[in-house]
Amino acid sequence: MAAKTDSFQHPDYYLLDELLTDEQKLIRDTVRAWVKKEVSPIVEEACQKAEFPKQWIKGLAEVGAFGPYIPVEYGGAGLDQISYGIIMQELERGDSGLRSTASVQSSLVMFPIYRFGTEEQKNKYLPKLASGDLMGCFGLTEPDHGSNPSGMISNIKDKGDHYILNGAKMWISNAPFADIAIVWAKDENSDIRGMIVERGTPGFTTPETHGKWSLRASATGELVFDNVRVPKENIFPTVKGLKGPLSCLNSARYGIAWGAIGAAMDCYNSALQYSKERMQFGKPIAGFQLTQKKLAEMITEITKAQIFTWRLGVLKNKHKATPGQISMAKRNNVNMALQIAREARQIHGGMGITGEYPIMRHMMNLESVITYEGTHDIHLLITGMDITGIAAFE
Ligand code: TGC
Ligand code: FAD
Repeated sequence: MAAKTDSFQHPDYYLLDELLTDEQKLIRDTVRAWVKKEVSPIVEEACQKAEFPKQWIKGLAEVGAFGPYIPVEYGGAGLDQISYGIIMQELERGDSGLRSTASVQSSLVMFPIYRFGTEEQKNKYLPKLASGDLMGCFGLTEPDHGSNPSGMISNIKDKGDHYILNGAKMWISNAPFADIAIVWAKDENSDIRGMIVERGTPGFTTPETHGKWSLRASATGELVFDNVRVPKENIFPTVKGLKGPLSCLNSARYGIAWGAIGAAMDCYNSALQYSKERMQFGKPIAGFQLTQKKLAEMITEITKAQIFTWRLGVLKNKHKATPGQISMAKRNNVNMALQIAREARQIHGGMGITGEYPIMRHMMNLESVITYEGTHDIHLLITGMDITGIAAFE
């Protein structure tokens, strides 16, 4: 398969670059350059083969995509939340699976260790996770408990100096190659507890999930625990209850809100370029009103999402972003990107279904993104609860 040239140009209709600091723009340009050089040429082939290119791990670490907002003393980049968002945007512009790998490592593995871990856990794991020498995954979802994780049946039993963990997690990004797993399971009081489980621990296996039509460049698997011995020093000592994993999801969902803009921008950019080059009935298809309607609506929705999400980043930097606001942005932006991918596919005609263009790949990826980290409808119910004060989940 021939390597591709990536001619992406950033749509910035409202001159939002003026809202970014020089450092944020430098980060954006650095990550974009790496994606153009190392990701775009091989991502189509990786997806066709359903393989995660392992060489991306070092590159992700080098551009600061692992733990961007984790303090420097623990190996992170010590950046602000808008920088984190921009990194996720640029990675997902390349591929949602690439962004998934970095989201999980940063928000679902490094963040809980940083927020809930002991000093020993932070020193042992965070620097190696930041450098990509260790990779992690996050196990919350179970075969019978997806949207409703509080019903989980994975459990730990206290055996003195260690716990015995039993249960299974499903749909876990990075599981097939992760060195450690952040696992959420109930203790004997039915409190949800978080812990670090290392690969190689007897009874712990990570079978890979095959046959996905979406996120094919991201490795997904199960976590199976059969009487796994977890030393007590691997437990997060203080956090109990669903607020532990949900706090991590706040960070990951925030990153996804930015990431989805990246996928949308890539689809729009490709559709705009293609429509100006593709001739039908003696003129470029960009000259037809129906094509212009599609393109004009795409750039309008992208621009709204860019402003909305930048504002969310400002609130996040001030520690004022609420879970409800984050849900609204994740839901809106992923749906926006999916609609744009579908319209962009139409503009590309038959070519839109091929790997010559990134559209179909983004569209299929976004079908996972609209489901994981809370489905489209669960986020609507979170907003509904936030504005009415009444939970409608059950
Ligand atoms: P509920 O009774 O509402 O809350 C339980 C406790 O949690 C607190 N809480 C939160 N804390 C922090 N952040 C949030 N966003 C929080 N939302 C709730 C809440 O205050 C309460 O605390 P306390 O002290 O009273 O105990 O919980 P519920 O059981 O009714 O569930 C609510 C619901 C449905 C919104 C929640 O379960 C949910 O979000 N479900 C969706 C599940 C989900 O998103 N799973 C994601 C799995 S990870 C994943 O998909 C990774 S993909 C990664 C990739 O590849 O990029
Ligand atoms: P279900 O919960 O069974 O939902 C099915 C449908 O029912 C949805 O449309 C949902 O909106 C609807 N529904 C459910 N409850 C309600 C309700 N109360 N009201 C209205 N409608 C409702 N999980 C992890 O823990 N770690 C990971 O790394 C991870 N990575 C993933 C990677 C991929 C590629 C995918 C596809 C999933 C991943 N997940 C991961 C799991 C993901 O978070 C779940 O798929 C998601 O939370 C939905 O759970 P479910 O698939 O069991 O769907």
